[in-house]
Amino acid sequence: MSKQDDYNAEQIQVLEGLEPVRKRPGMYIGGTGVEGLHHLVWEIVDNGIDEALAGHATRVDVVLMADGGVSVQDDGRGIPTDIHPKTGKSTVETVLTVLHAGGKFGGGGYKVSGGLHGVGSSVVNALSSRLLVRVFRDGKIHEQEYERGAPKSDLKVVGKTTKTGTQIIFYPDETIFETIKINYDTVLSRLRHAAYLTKSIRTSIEDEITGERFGFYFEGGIQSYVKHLNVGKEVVDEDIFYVDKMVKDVQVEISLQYTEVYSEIVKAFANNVYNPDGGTHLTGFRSALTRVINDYARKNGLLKEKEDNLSGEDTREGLTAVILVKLPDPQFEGQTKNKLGNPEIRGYVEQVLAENLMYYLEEHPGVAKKIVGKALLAARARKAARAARENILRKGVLEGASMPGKLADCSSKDPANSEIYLVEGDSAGGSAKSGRDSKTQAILPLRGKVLNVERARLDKMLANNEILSLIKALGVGIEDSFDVAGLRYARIIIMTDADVDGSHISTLLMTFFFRYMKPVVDGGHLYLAKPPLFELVKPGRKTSEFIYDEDELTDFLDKKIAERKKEGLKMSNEDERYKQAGYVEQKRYKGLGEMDADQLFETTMNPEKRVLVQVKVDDAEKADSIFNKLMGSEVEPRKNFIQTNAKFVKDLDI
Ligand code: 28F
Repeated sequence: MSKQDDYNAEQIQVLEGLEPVRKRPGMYIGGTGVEGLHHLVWEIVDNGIDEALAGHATRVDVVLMADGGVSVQDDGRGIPTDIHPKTGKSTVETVLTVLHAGGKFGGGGYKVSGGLHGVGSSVVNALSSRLLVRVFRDGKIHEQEYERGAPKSDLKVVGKTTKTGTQIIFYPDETIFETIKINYDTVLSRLRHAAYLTKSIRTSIEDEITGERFGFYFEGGIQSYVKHLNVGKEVVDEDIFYVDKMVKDVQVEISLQYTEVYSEIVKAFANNVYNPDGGTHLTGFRSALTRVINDYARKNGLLKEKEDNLSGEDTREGLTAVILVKLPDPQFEGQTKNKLGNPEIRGYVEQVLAENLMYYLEEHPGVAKKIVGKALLAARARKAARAARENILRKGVLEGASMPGKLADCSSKDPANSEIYLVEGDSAGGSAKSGRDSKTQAILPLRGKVLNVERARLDKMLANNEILSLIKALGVGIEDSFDVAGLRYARIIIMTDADVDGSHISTLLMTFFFRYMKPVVDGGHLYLAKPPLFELVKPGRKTSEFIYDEDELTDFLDKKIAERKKEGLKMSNEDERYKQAGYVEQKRYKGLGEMDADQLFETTMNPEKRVLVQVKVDDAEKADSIFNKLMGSEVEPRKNFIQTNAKFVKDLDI
């Protein structure tokens, strides 16, 4: 029996056809929006990755084709082409036209890639206006084409080859999906993760239209992933902990490294699918980590007999870790299916980490001492923060009825139609207070630079008046007393000058919200006000035009000049543009303070006219890395980040 044929066709359960898929696509791919569209890509890519995990493929290559097709190709064994005794069809056609025809791959392995839990490529076929499959196997190229899941002909040999593998080209059905535009960055990020989670696999993507292409290959697997997550952070030690063990039929891989930042990143995966809500693998990880660090600390006299145990949070301050478990029958919990539920996994992960981390700490006493040292500091800061918070609570500053003195609250008590402006500086704060609609708009002036929470622990934060006033005004508490349901405003609008200082203050505030009030951001409550950059004044006319960015100015003037040209205006050189457009003065706004209360309201606060930018975090991992680089303690990565991204800044005000 050659290696290529260690599967038997009986394993394919011949189930129903594909018509239910086209009737209710949402049942199979979650939805027909952007998410559902990209699930088509994940299902096919994951089948290629499964072939790699089974040890038969080394690469999975994706091409976003110029004609709108998506090509995915692996160099595995190639889907078997023999005729299935039950269906009389080739195995290729069976896999592509029968629901759940994927099933176990030969060689004792099991489907461990995420995908849609193995609904198979037949779902993709049903939801594609066209699909072409090419199998390179037994020295031949086999090909078959489908339309909306129906084969246009039988599988046929179209050529010779020395390669093996499977290629699938599919065209998402525009009658099913709201959009059929595949997002390059979304696929790029997934292929990066796939390469991190399957060490030594090569993945790549190419966009035929833009020519953009990128490849991934990480010998180090999740160790490389931890290294990537810690870029831009000061690490406690260069060495990265790694363990890869089988417990019964479950593979447990863990990698971790401590850094000098205060936040923690612990990402848990089951069968290559990221579980944002954690689950039993994360629970096992946390209990083993806390237990081992406390045991080590006591055994080595770093934690006195009478001192309390270090808490889980203390031991995870500054921790970056990736947990990957591969198991035959993952059970996911919660309405979003983002939490691993298999109970036995908790014990397996706990056992693997406890044994191997204790051994690691004993083998690396220097690192161990630093890790315990950090945890002890965190414990002391936690106690100080608790004392500070209790002290503050006693004073009723955080909770309770009294609002911070400088808050000009709105009269409406209904959060749904209340909003709060966080205004830089007292003068703008003054104008905002007098110009606002006091029924629905509250104003909180913030003096000068807000504390950089990226480099401060909670106890220092609670000592900062600006932060304290902000926490108090919003009504959601902080840390373990945080409850987004207490939010007193539907919209929190950061309003700062459109200059470097203003941008710095808004970035500091966004850092605070991202680190300590993420549900406020995720709930879409955080906005940036967009004050006008220019005012175009026409002599003798009371009204003027407010322009909000350079592009708008150009468009506005082009339109005006075109109108004037129609009136027979003759054109002269560029710098006459404003005169010819009929405006003699273009006023560049430097700061909010230059506008009087009415102008500030009309241009930046009036809900009918204002421009607001909603702050959203689509990729928390990316956001975490950007905040680290921009606000963290390491200068080098900040410099590189700014140099790399400066070209995207439109109106840099030096
Ligand atoms: C472009 C996406 O889909 N690759 C795949 C294989 C390999 C085998 C296979 C696939 C039906 C139920 C067995 C070959 N030889 N890339 C892919 N590569 N499916 S999908 O078998 C499917 C059969 O299980 C394969 C021996 N065993 C398995």
